[in-house]
Amino acid sequence: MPINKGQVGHEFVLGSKKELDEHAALMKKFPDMEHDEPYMAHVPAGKQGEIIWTFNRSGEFDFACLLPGHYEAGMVGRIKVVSAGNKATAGR
Ligand SMILES: [Cu+2]
Repeated sequence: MPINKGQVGHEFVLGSKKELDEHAALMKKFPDMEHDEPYMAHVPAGKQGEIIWTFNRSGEFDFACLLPGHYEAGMVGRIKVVSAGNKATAGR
C-alpha cells in the first residue's frame, strides 16, 4: 500500500518499463491529463492509496510515479513476484 509521507502528490503506476516510458512521455506533453485505472493510484500528500492487483505469473514488474519530473528524478521501483508460496517483495 503506497503511503505518501511527502509534501506533494505522487502516483503509483504499475507497468512494464516500456509502458511506463511511454506514459511518462505522454504526461510530459499533457501534464494535466487525468486517468484512473486499476493499475494506478494517485496519492495526495499525507494520504495513502491502495491497489489490489493479482499477478498471474511470476517475474519482475516495474512501478513508477509518472508525474512530470518525478519519473526522471528516479521515482521507480521493481516488484519481484515469486510463484512458490505467494511471496512478493517490493524494492527500489
Ligand atoms: Cu512522484
